[in-house]
Order: sequence, then structure tokens, then C-alpha cells
Amino acid sequence: MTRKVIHSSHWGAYYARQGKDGLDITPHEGDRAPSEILQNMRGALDHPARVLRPAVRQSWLRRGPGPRDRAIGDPFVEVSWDTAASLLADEVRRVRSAHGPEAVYGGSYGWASAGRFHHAQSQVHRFLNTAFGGYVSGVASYSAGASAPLLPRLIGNYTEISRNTVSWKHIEAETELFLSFGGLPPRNSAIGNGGVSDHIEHDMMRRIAARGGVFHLVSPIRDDIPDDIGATWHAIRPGTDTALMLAMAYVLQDEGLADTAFLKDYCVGYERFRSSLLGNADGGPRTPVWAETITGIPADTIATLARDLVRKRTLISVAHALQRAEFGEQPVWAALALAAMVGQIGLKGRGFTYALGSLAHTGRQRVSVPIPVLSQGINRCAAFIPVAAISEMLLNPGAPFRFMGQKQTYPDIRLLWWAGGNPFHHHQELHRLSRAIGRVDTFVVQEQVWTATAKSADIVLPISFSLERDDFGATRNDPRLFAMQRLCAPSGEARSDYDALSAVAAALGPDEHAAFTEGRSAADWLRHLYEPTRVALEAMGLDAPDFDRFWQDGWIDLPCHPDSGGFLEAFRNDPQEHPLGTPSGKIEIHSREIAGYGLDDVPGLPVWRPHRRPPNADYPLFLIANAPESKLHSQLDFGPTSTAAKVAGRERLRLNSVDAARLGLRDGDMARVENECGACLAGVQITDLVRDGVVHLQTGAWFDPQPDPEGAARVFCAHGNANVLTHDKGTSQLTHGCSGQIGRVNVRKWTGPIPRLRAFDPPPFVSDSPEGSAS
Ligand SMILES: Nc1nc2c(c(=O)[nH]1)N[C@H]1C(S)=C(S)[C@@H](COP(=O)(O)OP(=O)(O)OC[C@H]3O[C@@H](n4cnc5c(=O)[nH]c(N)nc54)[C@H](O)[C@@H]3O)O[C@H]1N2
Ligand SMILES: Nc1nc2c(c(=O)[nH]1)N[C@H]1C(S)=C(S)[C@@H](COP(=O)(O)OP(=O)(O)OC[C@H]3O[C@@H](n4cnc5c(=O)[nH]c(N)nc54)[C@H](O)[C@@H]3O)O[C@H]1N2
Ligand SMILES: [Mo]
Repeated sequence: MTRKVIHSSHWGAYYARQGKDGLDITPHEGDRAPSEILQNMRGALDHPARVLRPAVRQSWLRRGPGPRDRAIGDPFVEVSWDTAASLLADEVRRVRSAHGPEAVYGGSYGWASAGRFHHAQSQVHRFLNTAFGGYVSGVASYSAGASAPLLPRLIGNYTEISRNTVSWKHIEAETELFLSFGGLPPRNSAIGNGGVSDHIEHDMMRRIAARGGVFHLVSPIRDDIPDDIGATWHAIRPGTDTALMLAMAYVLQDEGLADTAFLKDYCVGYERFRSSLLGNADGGPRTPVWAETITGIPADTIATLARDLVRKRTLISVAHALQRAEFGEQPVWAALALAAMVGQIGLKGRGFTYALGSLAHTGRQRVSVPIPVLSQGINRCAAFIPVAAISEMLLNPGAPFRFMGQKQTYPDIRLLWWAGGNPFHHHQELHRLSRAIGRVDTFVVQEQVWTATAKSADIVLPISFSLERDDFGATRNDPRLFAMQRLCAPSGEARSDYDALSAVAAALGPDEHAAFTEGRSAADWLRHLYEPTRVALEAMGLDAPDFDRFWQDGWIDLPCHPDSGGFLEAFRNDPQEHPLGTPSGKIEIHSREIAGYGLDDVPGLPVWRPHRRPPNADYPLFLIANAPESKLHSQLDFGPTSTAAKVAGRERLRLNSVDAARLGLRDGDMARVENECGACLAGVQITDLVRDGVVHLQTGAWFDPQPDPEGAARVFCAHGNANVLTHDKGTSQLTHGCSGQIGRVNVRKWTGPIPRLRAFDPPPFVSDSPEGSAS
């Protein structure tokens, strides 16, 4: 029997041990509702998709840096670590002297692993700061591309809003009516960035329902809230929530139900909003009858729900998903305006919240001691892009763009360096991304497994799984710090990101190496980073184990700030003493600043904007491409939980029985899903949990580009990656966030040949050498 270790992941803490048939994974006893995603780790350590040795694209090895077609499926040459480190050091020197940090994109977006020291982005940013003095960064996230920049102008910091204002404890005690736009699925709160020690959300919802609390779910998909909560489902047409919200606001205004005192004392700009609701500017009041035709929700239902909002202790929440779409600012802003009219913002468990239940670290208490984090150093390069403008930037060097009203220029990137993310999972319009990546001189990827991103790279460094190294698992909104104990040595020649980058830093020279490592080994770093936590615990008079005892015990409980309504409660209690961080210090229903940018797609107040590409005769169905239930994004897509959720070995396409009958589809059929961006295969599952006119294809299937058997599509994915179908179009000119949640498609039964799945195959390896190379 082998040793059992304690470990942590973004989807929960667990014990691991090498069993007879691979890894045994047992959830930690402190977790009341462990996630099945844990089991995806079984079989991962020695999966054939592992990157085992440093590898270089053959064409790069032969011809050196330069733009090229970086096709997935092209051959690689495996090299030693010494060779890889020296090739990378040469390339760093070349780009550094010829172009400088403005030619390096180290945005490197992605979730990576849960550990705090071996956090891939922190490591690569620290390295690029050390080696180049900086890099072009990506701001905001794919999660909250529109809301993260927007909310500070309207009410306050978005992380504070979602994590530290309205808590589950307060909701459990107070909330009578919970109006959720986009849902509160436990499949999503399975995940917390940095870890989650206890999955509380479903339990909380059950308790609220048991004491008579009422949930309303607004979503095209019924299982965005658990069935046993007894929520009322409002099956909205995708992308139309703003119209629904405006109509509810209209009812409150029209029937004299708006809280005028709250609007006067705590908000600015209500008068203009009122005038736009009444249709004074562009004709037509925003009535429930108006909204019914847009949303598909009956006018009576809209009016009744609006009246209920002011009669009860009400919380309005907006999921991330709503703003991950064209004009994504609008539903967030409109929900805030509606909640302001209801007048309960700042009261416990009531008012407005954002992204609650989209993740596990929302609605919890904040830890009151520092958690271990690695400093990324100082980035002296000011250039940045909104993170989802990656293809846009690579394809348009020198072109102007605007972000939050500021004029900027896209830099000319020569070196692209990625650690801990999978752009061929997270970005939209993947054929365009491939083209964009072809423009750089060199693409470096640090990966554990041969993802499509790794297969698109020039130089791939093999990285250890977290079970193959020691680390901490912690996050600021979870009360438990875990030791992530190493179970075994890395497969092949894999190393941690730290050791990999240390090797490159050493090849660059002693100064770079010293600056990157500060003379510490990974083990030294763990002790070093633990110290601030221990000192703070000791200062509070709490049990403050030394590192060795902590490591042996496996975890410690951390103290939390008292559960309060955060800055919103303070503002409500005394708006003069505790103004908001917004330009006016109040809630901005109309933003003078944003109005001043003069943008048509985001004027100064919430407005209804229909999507520019609604379903049409060629592509008659809405596509919902959301976060996957059975895995975190694309991670461990080959694992047992993920594989079990596929249909006929391809990603599952869910659709309504009425649509299925019309299309002649049956359960288990193979379908071709297509539009002007591309096509993919997917396995059919018929369910009336999805509203009519909508098909549901979650994201996360590893991209598997193969020749289109019909020869028609711009890109064809044999596995069902939804991002071959999504448009690479930012949310708006204000934020340029990811808009991948909603698309439009045509679906047909597929009776043609079914290509073998190649997504999890490594690339072909050839032997080669930089000399002796004539191509
Ligand atoms: N259409 C559409 N697209 C979307 C979304 C959507 O709703 N619809 N959602 C978006 C959202 S919210 C997000 S956050 C993104 C997520 O996009 P990503 O975060 O890029 O997705 P992951 O699959 O988590 O990618 C993490 C990668 O890091 C690797 N990795 C794990 N641990 C380590 C490590 O220790 N070191 C290194 N070097 N690598 C490691 C994994 O193997 C994996 O390939 O996707 C976005 N894309
Ligand atoms: N299991 C699992 N959990 C995850 C993740 C994961 O990959 N796997 N990813 C994590 C990350 S990084 C993030 S950012 C969050 C994402 O959190 P969210 O963005 O909130 O999650 P999604 O599942 O993408 O979307 C939630 C639901 O919104 C609904 N929806 C889509 N369009 C509309 C619309 O126009 N109106 C309304 N009312 N509803 C709509 C869809 O039915 C969808 O199921 O999830 C986190 N949790
Ligand atoms: Mo996200």
C-alpha cells in the first residue's frame, strides 16, 4: 500500500494514493458535497496525452523564429532540457535586444493549477519581469470581461461586490425572494480559484427553500438551479434579459412602486433612466408587452414578478454568463438599476449581487490573515490589451483600440509565452486564433498535456501535475489552508513551472537566475511564503503551527472577517461617511463618465440592444456555450467524469424535444453543428430542460481539427469544441470582453463518416537536429 497524501484543487480538497488500478481519490472529510470532478485525476499522471520531454516544432528548429503556419498535427522534435533552455535563452536575448518587452505577450490567461507557489501565471510573469523587465499584459478576464471594468464606475469593485457584500449566511437568514439571472448551479460553484474546502451552496439553497424562501430562475436552461429548490423557471430567449429588466423597472415606475427616497439619497441619474423607460428619447415605453415579444416571457408574469420584488425581502443576482455576450454590460447595469428602484441594496441578504453561485468563493467570508502568494515582481511595460482581444491584437499590430474610453494601440508581438492556460479552449473563433498565432516569431507553451495550444506552439516545456510537487492550496475567501503534498515523481522529464523557468533563467545568466529565484529552491520558497500566515496567526493569539507541523497536519483553519454586508452596508448606513468608489460616490444609474466616451453600444445608462447576429434562416438556433459540468474548462477532459458525460464519445449537444423532432434527431445520434465560423460533431441528448429554439453545447472538449468530410466548413472539430462556432467579437467598444456564451447555429443529423478522435494524441515526433537541416 502506498503513501496517502492530502492535496487540493480548484474543485476541492482530497486524499490521493496509488491504488491497484491507478490513483485512488477520496474527498476531504470537511466537504459536505464533494465534486465528481475530483475523479478526473484518476489516470491522468501517466495518460498518453502527457508532455514527457521538452519538444520543439520541427519547422522552427530548422528555420528559426518567424511567422509560420502553426498547424496542429505538425511534427515536433524532442530535445533535452539543456537544449530547450539554451534555445529559449537565445530567443529571449534576440527579442529583448531587437524589440523589447512591448513585443512579448505574457498575458498567458488561464486557470492553471490551484497551488499558490506553483501558480503558473505568477511564475511566468515573474520570469518575464526578470528576463525582459516586463511584458504586454492582458487585463480583466474571460469570466468578467465586461463587468469587472464596468462595475467600479457604477457601484464598486466587482470582486468586493461578488465576494464580500451579500453572503450565503445572510441570504439563508433573510432573503424571501431570490431573483437569479443565469442561475446558481452547484456544478459551477463546484469550482473556486485556489480551492474550496466545503461546497455549501446547494445546502444553503435547500435551507432557504425549506423556510419558504422563493427562487425565480431566469435562464434558457432549467437545470441552472437544482431541481429540489422548486424554483419558478422563466425560460428566457438568450441575450434578452435587459429587456425583461427594463420592463420590470417600467412597472415599478408606472405603478409608483419605486423607492424614491433610496433613488434620491443613494443614486444618481434616475431621472434620465426614468425618461428612457417611458420611451421619451427613442419612442416606445419599455412595457411588459414590449418585453414579451423580445424575451418570450408573458407580460403578466413580468408585471407580477416586478410587484413581488418590492413586497418581499428581495435579492437580485446576475451570473457571469449574462455579460459574456454581445452588449454584456447592459444586463449587469439594468439589474443594478432595477435593484436600486427596489431600494434594498445594502440590507443583509438583499438588494443586488453579482456572480453569486457562479463560483465557490462568492458569498463567503474573507480570510483575515495573509495567505501564501508569490510576488510577480514589477512589470515596467505599460502596454496591455483587454484579455479577450488576443487575436485582434496579433492580427492588427499598430491598430488603435479603446478600452474604458482610453485610446490605445495594439503592440506588435514577436514572442508569445503561455503557462497555465489553454487559448484553444477559452478563445472564440478558433480558426481565426490559429491564423493570429501564425503571425508571431515564437510561441512558447508550458504544459502538462498535449492540448491544441501545446500542439500549436514552437517550444513546449513539460510541466508536472500538482500531485508531482509540494505546494499550498488557499484562497482569500476560503477558511482553510491546505498542504498540497507531493505523491510521486513527475512523469518523464516534466518539471514544475518554477524549475523549468529557473533553468531558462540560468541559461540567460547568473543575474537573471538570481533575480528570478532569489537563491531559493522550491522547498525554500514554501517555508518562506508560509511565514507571513504563521506570524499573523501568532499575532492574533491563535494556534500558529510552524511549517513542519502544518505540513504534517495537512491543513489549518484560518480566521475570517466577521460576516457583514461589506462596503454596501456601510454606504447604506452612512452615505456621507462611506461613499462608494464611483465618480459620484453614489450608485450610478446614469454614468456621466461613460456617456462622455460617446459610444453607441454603451451609452451612459442601461439600454436594450438586440444582438447583431440573432438566429436567421441559415442558422436558426441559439447556441449556449457555457462552463462545463464535468470538468474545469478543458482540464482533464480525458478523465472518467468528463468522458462519462459525453455522448457517443463526443461533447454532448442538448436540445428540446420539439426541436429534435423537427430536425429528425434521436438520443445518441451524432449531429453536425455549424455556422459561418465553423462546424463540429456532437452527440445528441434530448431534454426539455432546454427551452425551444436553443441548443446547449458546453465548452471544454479538446479542439480536434480535422478535414471537414463535407469540405465546406472553415474549420471542423471532430470532438465538439464549441469555440469553433462562437464569434470573436468583443462585448462592446467599452470593454472588449469575451462574448462566447451565446451564438447561433444550424444542427443536422450526421450520417457521414465519423473521424477517429485525435484530440488526446500527442503530435508526431521526428528526430532532427538544428544542423544537418535542409528543408
Ligand atoms: N464559448 C465560451 N468560451 C469560454 C467561456 C464561455 O462561457 N463560453 N468561458 C470562459 C471563461 S469564464 C474562462 S475562465 C476561460 C477558461 O480558460 P482556461 O483557463 O484557459 O482553461 P483551462 O482548461 O482551465 O486551461 C488551463 C490549462 O492549464 C494547464 N495547467 C494546469 N496546471 C498547470 C500548471 O501547473 N502549469 C502549467 N504550465 N499548466 C497547467 C491545463 O492543462 C490547461 O490546459 O474560458 C473562457 N471561454
Ligand atoms: N463545473 C465547472 N464549474 C465552473 C467552471 C467550469 O469550467 N466547470 N468554470 C468556472 C468559471 S472560470 C467561471 S467564470 C464560472 C462561470 O459562471 P457562469 O458564466 O455564470 O456560468 P455558465 O455555466 O457559463 O453560465 C450559466 C448559465 O447562464 C445561462 N445563460 C446563458 N445565456 C443567458 C442569457 O442570455 N440569459 C440568461 N438569463 N441566462 C443565460 C446558461 O443557461 C448557463 O447555463 O463558472 C465556474 N465554475
Ligand atoms: Mo472564468
